[in-house]
Amino acid sequence: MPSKVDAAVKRFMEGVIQRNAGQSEFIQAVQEVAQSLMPFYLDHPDYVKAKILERMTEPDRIIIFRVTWEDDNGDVRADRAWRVQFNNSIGPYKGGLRFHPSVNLSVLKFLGFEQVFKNSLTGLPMGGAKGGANFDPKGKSDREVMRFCQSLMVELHRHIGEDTDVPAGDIGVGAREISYLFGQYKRMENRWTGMLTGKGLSFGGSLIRTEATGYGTVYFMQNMLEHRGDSMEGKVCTVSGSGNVAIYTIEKLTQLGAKAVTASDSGGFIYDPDGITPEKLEWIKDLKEVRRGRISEYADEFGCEYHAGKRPWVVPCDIAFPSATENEINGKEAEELVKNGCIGVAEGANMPSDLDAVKVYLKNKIMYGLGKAANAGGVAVSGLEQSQNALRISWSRDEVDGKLVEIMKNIHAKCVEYGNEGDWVNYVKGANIAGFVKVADAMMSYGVV
Ligand code: NDP
Ligand code: 2IT
Repeated sequence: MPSKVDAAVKRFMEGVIQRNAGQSEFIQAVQEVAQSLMPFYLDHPDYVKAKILERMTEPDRIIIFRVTWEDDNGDVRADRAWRVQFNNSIGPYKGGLRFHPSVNLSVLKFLGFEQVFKNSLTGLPMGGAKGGANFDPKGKSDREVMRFCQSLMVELHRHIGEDTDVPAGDIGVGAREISYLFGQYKRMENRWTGMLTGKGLSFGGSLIRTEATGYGTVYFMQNMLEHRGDSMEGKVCTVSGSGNVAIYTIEKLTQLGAKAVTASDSGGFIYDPDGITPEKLEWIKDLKEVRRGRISEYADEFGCEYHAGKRPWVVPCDIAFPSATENEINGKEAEELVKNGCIGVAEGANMPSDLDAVKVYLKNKIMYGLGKAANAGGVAVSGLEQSQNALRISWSRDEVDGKLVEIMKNIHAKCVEYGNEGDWVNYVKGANIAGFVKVADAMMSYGVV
């Protein structure tokens, strides 16, 4: 006999699967939330009666549009773009834009859904959204990227604004893309407003926003360790990715006396047992942000191992920081991590662990900081960028970093409040319930809308 909770999850998920046929990433993200939230949800018949969970898993609206542009050869290109405005109950829609050939509606719905909970956890007034395009910036010239961004903004500008929806970066959307997007919006609207975050420092960007996701993820792990009477000092860490999140994760790890021994990209991973020092990290920043090269070049430069087509989870470590993309750790890899002595995982990426991997972490009671809690520092500092823009001021580096530290500490405390299970903390349960409550209460107040 299935328990009342299992039966309710099954019934609920049958509806979700039917309404979202084929959207595997979105279904996966909802499944994780439904499993951990259901006991709490059933204990609150007012939420059940108002169908809050059904309403929260249906986006407010989705905008889909064509982006036509001309490449350097004069050939016409047509890509597809989306903005998923998921839920604005607690503030204007907020969430990144992703440019990658794998982008589709399922991926953006999963990211938008997670963003609703994540933004709620930050304690700031931000709703959840996500957007992007199946455009691949790899191998494109700066002029091509500019033309694509300008064409995308011609449509997107109608749907966003500082009090409506505030996009930012994600995979494939960094400082260069945000600058082109912002320039085009400003030109079309004849208004300077904080309708995008992650802007350059000369035009309204916030100090620490570039570093915030990586730094915040490490702060979150530091909080989990301290809760157990441990620290980052001396920990050997594996990191995946070599983009924005991975780079600043590695930077903060080194500052706190830990050692990052891997980095990767879609081609494979490097293993540097001596650790990625600040000097080597500067080299990676130049490689990825200026030369736009491949991580395999690191192995040639510094004489370490490169494993083509492989992921770094086979390398023994104390703590793992998946910082590349979704579903990059499966159940088998999670088993391998635990077997090799890994005591914690902090997700800089969104949903990098699949449902089997999550099961392995929970079964072994390792410290598992899921993405919507651990990587919330990025969007939190985006929220602080919005505040600075609205106030027409800029805070110092230390001021913003101090606020980030405080926000990550508060998120950790909320996870402990809702996820404490006696001898350990179930951060999945904690983050999902804490993120849910604020949004659900706002929705309840609005009545049937
Ligand atoms: P970047 O584009 O800066 O870097 C992405 C990195 O991940 C690159 O090294 C890239 O390798 C690798 N990668 C991307 N897709 C794949 C794939 N399918 N398989 C293997 N490797 C892949 O993105 P970010 O660092 O900004 O984002 C990384 C993750 O962090 C994403 O999950 C994102 O959603 C999440 N995140 C980002 C935030 C931010 O503020 N930027 C905030 C919170 C979460 P390659 O160059 O070869 O493609
Ligand atoms: O996944 C994320 O939280 C982001 N890509 C950052 C979103 C934001 O609005 O800063």
